[in-house]
Amino acid sequence: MTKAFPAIMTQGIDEPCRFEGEVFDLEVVEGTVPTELDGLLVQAVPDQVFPPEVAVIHPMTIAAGGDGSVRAFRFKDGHVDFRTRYVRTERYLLEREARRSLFGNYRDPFSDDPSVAGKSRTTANTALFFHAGRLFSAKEDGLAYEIDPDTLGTRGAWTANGAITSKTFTAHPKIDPRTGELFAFGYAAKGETTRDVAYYVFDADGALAHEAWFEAPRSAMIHDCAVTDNYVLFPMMPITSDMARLRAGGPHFIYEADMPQYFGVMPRKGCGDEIRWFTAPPAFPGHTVNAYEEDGKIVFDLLEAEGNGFAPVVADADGNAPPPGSVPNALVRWRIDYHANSTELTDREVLAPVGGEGAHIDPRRDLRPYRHMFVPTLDPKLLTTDVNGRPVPVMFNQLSHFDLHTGARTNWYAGPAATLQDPVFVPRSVDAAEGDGYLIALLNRPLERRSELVIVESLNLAAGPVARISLPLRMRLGIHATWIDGSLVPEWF
Ligand code: V55
Ligand code: FE
Repeated sequence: MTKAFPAIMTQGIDEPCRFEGEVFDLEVVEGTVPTELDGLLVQAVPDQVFPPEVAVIHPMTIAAGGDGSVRAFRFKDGHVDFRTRYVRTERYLLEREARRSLFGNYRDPFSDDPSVAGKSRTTANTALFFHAGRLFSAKEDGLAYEIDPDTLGTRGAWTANGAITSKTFTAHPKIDPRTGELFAFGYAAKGETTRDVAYYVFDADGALAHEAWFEAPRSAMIHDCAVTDNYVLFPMMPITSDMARLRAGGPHFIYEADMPQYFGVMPRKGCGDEIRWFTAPPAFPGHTVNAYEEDGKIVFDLLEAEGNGFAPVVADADGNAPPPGSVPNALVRWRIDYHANSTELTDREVLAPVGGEGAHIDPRRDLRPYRHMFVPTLDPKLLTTDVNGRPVPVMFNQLSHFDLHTGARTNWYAGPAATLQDPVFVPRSVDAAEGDGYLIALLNRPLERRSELVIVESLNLAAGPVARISLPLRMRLGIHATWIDGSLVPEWF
């Protein structure tokens, strides 16, 4: 018998779903699903299977620690079918066998049941990527797991035939769309809190083509990366880990406001000693947006927060963190000369204030100059309260389009107490203009305890959804969503 989850996990912004299953041919309650949408929308969801048994549940455990569940929507001929299934990680299988939680707090092996010492703790809960015909779900604290794009069954941890010896693998590898290569890395590659980074390039067939190891200047989160035609970039976040603190019962990460920004840069096929760590004044580099080369320099665009970008779930050394939605961020463009004498970066341009996270661009513009960016954002003026007068916690209440040529910003506001999950961008056709297509996102209506899928035209957000697809279930807030073209994945039925 599974006991009730504690209130701290059910009375905040969300609660566990724990559901696996399928809905054949979802109900389209408004508009029509464009027939050119042929593909698979997949999303990684942390969804704790069993209530934690640790004495003190860390906020990161609730927000990011849960067992990885893959949800998928197969779009074909104006129909949408739905499946959701847990990733059968080593951890999930052990806990399922025991019918209880055996693993404790977020990236804290000291909080585990002794019976699972040395077992893989990863939940594969952060993002999916598709490469060389294979689908993977990953969390940066362990190896990626291969997922069957039809059944969502788990095929096992991915080592590229033993080539991946890092203990960890990023949830945000990058693909060069022109060569088909996959660029990936793992930080804490020799174990939790180590400064070791493993860097891997896989060829278009998924075989390991290049490997390099180096040490990062700090033991800190490297969540995302970027590539250009000639370089790879590793932005380091100012949230640091420490084995002594972890062993003493402290959190895995703390925010260090005074830490400079570090950007590791190396040639795409470089050796470990070719990494250069460039620094910039303190700020919080979030997800990368794009990178390319121009006039011999790297142009690196990313979202950058003015303070603790992981607040409130990661706190500083004193346990303090600002409230959700209170840390502004912006699209920032760095220009980096890999060969510069100085490693202090100065060429910084703020392209637009954003107030959201998880930017998407047209993938055909990856590694090239681009014009359009799409981001789920929060307008704090448009929040509301429930019937008891309590504020309804919302993550993002609009989808925003930034035209970087004209500077124009367009928003589609999803309504009071509605919260958007990570959207995907789908080009209208292979030869459509940049950015012309659709954004598809889950929209949660917490007051009604249900969710829907919305489809909007990416360059006409103000017109609102062209289709609303009703789900008979509440979809717990997931992390990253990805679109895979229908030519690359099986039809489901
Ligand atoms: C993030 C999410 C994670 C994680 C580290 O969204 C960073 C950022 C869902 O897990 O482990
Ligand atoms: Fe991420």
